[in-house]
Amino acid sequence: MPFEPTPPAEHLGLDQASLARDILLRLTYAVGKDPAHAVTRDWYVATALAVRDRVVDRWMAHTRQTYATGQKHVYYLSMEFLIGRLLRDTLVSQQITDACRGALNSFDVDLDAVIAAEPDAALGNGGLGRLAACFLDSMARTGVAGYGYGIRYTYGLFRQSIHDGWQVETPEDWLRFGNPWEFERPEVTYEVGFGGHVDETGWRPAQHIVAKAYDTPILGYPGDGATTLRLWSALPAVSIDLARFNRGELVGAKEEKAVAEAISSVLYPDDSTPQGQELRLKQEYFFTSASLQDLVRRFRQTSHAMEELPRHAAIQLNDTHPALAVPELIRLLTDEHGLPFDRAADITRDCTAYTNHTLMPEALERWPRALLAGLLPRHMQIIERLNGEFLAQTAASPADVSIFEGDEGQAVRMGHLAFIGCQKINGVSRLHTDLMKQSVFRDLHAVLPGRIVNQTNGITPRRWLLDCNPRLADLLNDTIGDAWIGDLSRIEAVAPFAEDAVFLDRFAKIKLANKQRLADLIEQRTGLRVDAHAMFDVQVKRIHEYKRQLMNILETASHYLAICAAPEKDWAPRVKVFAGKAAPSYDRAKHIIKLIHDIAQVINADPRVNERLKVVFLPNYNVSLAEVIMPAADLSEQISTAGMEASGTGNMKLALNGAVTIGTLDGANVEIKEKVGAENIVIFGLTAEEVQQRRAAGYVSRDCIEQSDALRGVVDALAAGLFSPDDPNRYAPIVDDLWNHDYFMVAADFEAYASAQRQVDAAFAEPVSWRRSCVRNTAGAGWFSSDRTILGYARDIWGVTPSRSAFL
Ligand code: NBG
Repeated sequence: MPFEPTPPAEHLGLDQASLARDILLRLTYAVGKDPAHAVTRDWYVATALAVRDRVVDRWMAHTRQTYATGQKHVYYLSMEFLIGRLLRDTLVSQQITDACRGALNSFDVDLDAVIAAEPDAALGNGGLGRLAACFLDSMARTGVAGYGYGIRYTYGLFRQSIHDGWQVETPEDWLRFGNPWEFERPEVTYEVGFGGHVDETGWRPAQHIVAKAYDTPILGYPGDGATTLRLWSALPAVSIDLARFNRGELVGAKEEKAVAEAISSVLYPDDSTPQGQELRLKQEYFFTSASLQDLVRRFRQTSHAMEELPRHAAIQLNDTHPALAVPELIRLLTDEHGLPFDRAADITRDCTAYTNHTLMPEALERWPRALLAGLLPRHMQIIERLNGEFLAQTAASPADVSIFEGDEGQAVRMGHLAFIGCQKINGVSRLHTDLMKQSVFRDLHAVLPGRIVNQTNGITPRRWLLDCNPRLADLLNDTIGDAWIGDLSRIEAVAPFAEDAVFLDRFAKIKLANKQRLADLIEQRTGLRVDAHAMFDVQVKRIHEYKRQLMNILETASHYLAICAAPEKDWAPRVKVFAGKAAPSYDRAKHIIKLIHDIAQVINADPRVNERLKVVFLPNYNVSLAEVIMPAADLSEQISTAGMEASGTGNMKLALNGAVTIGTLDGANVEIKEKVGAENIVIFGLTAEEVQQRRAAGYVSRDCIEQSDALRGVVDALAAGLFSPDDPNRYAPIVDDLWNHDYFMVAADFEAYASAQRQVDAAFAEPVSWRRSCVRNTAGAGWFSSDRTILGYARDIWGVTPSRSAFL
C-alpha cells in the first residue's frame, strides 16, 4: 500500500497543551535535564526542538508536493546567510507565539528570555548575507521550490567589543552549544578536489576534501511553504593517519583533518573588499562544487536527460563568490556526464544567473591566474576555452571584455566570468543597475545587450515588522487587517490614516515605547542614559568610508560646537545612535569607530549640552540588535557618497518601521523617495552624476572646507586634539585626508548635510506633521518587500511560477 503522509500541522498539535507536553519531553529526553534544574538555555533547546518538529511536518509536506508537481527548483548559492535567531521568527510564521508563551509559562519560564538565549547565527557580513536570509523567507512565502546553499562556518562574523573606544574582535562560536534547528546529513557527502593535474582521463586532483550537508528548514508565512538551507561542512577524506598515530605523531596524525576543517571554519570578515587568500578561493570552490554535485544528483533521480537541466534548475550566484559554478557545471557535464563542451556551456548558461552587489573596483573579485590554475587546473582550461570562444565571436577589444586582465592576462576577473557564463546579470536597485551598464560592465553590456536586468532589493516584512515591532503590527492589523503580512503592498491602505488623529496618537505611543526599549538597552550595554522623547537618529551598518559615518560624526561634533557657542538657544534634543562593525584589517574604519567614541565622550560629559545631544555607539551590531533599533528610530541616516551604495536594505527596514530618511540619492534611496513621496524624505547632496563630474573636473576638498565655517571649525577642532586630549595627533591622518584628498566627498556634501539636519530639527518640532511623515513612510514601504523581489527574479530570471504567486 502506498505510504499516506499524515496531514501536516494536525500531526503534533499547535495548541498550548501539546506544546507544553512536547517541550517537557524534549527537555527530558533530548536535553537530558530535569525541569527543576534546567537553565534558560536548556529551555531554549527544548522549545526549539519542539517547534522544529512542527516545522518538519510542514516542510516534508511541502517538499513532497514540489517533487510531485515536478516544479523547477531554484538554487541560491551564497557564501553568506545572515540568519539571526530563528525561534521567534518560526513561532510567528506558524502563529503559535501565544501558545508557546503559555506553554512555557506553565513551567514558570519566560518566552522572551528563552528567545534571547538563542545565539545569533551570523554567517554573513552585512547586507549581502542578510538579503540571502530574507530571500529564503520569501521563497518559502511565495512558493518557490528552493534551496539555499552555503557554508556552515564554525565561527561566524566576529564578535565586536569596544575597549577604550577601539574595536576588539573575538570569535563568534555560535555552535558551541549545538544548533537545534539543523539536521546533520552524514549520508549526504561529496568529494571536492583541489590541485593536481589534468591528463587524458581528466582531472586528477592532488587533494580531496569531503563536504557534509546540514539542513535547516525555513518555514514561510503562514506556515505552508518552506525552503531548505543546506550548509556544507568540510571534513578530511581520512580523519586520522593511523600509521603516523602509531608512530607516536599524535598531532601530525590529525594534520589532514585540521587542514580540511579550516575550509569551513571561519567566515571572512571583510565587507566589500576582496580577500587574496588561497583559503578563501578554496572556500568558494568547496561550497560551489558540493552544491552543484548535489543538485545534479537530485536531477539525475528524475528520468530526464541532462540536456533538460535548465528546465528543472535555476542557479542564482549571489555575487561572484560562487562564480566557479560556471566552469564547475561545465566540468561536471563534460567530464562526468559525457556532453560535448559547447552543449555543456549552453546548458550551464541557461541554468545560471549572477547578482552583482557592488561597483567598487577594489571589491570586485580578481584571482591571480597562477593561483587558480594551481588549485583548479581543469577549471582553468575551461575558463580559457570559454573566454577564447567568446573573444573569437566578438569584435570588442579583449582588454575590455576578456575574463583575463593585465598585460599577460595575470588576473581572472570573476565578474567577467559570471557575465559571460550566465544568462542574466542583475543589479540590486535601479540606479545601481544603470550604473553597472555605464561602468564595470559597459563593454560587456555593449556586446551582450539584454543580459543585465534590475531586481531592486527587498526585506521580509515578517522579521522586519511583524516579529520585531509587534505593537506596530497589532495597530496595523486593527486598522487595515493583516493582509500586509503576506503581501506588503497592502500596507498602503494605512496611508489615509496619516490624517486620523487617533491613529497618529497610537502610532506615536508605539514609537515611544519602542524608543524606551532601546533606551533601556543603551543603558544596559553602555551605561549611558538617554531620553526617549529626544529624536533617535540612527546610522547602523558596516563601518565603511563610502557610507560616511565620518560625515555624520563630524556634523554631530559641529552641532555640539554650535550648542556650546549658544547654549541658551532652544536646541532640539537628539540622540545619535551608531552601530556597526569594521573589517579587522580596515584601519581607517576602526579609526572612525574610535573617533565616534572620542566625540561621544566629550559631548556626553559636557553639562552645557545637557540633554540636547547624546552620542552612543552600540557594540556588536547584529541581526538581533537591529531588531531592537529599527522599530525605535525616528531618523534613518543613508548618507553614502552617491553612486557607491548599491542598494542598502537597512534604509528599507527603517522606513517600514516609520523612520524618516535623511539621505543622498543613492542606491534604493532613489526608489524610497518615489514611493514615500519627496515631502516625507530629506534628500541632500551631490547626485551620482554630479559626483562623477566633480571628480572628472578635479575635486578640491580644500575649497569646500575653506568655504564652510562649520566644517572648518570642526576639522580644526579635530586637528587641535579637542576630542582627543590624550593624543592630540590621533586624527591627523583623517584631517589630512579631508584637506587633501577626500575621495568620498565628505567636504563637498557637508554643508548640504548640515542644513538638511536643521531642516529635520524643524520638522521634528512639529509633532503632527512629523508623525504623518512617519506613517507615510510605513505606508509607502510596501514595495520593498523581498516577496516582490523574489517574484521579480522568478519572472525575469528563473522562469518559474511560484505556487502562491496567485495570492499575492
Ligand atoms: C552590498 C551593498 C548594499 C546592498 C547589499 C545587498 C556587498 C558586496 N554589497 O548596498 O553594499 O544592499 O549588498 O544587495 O556586500
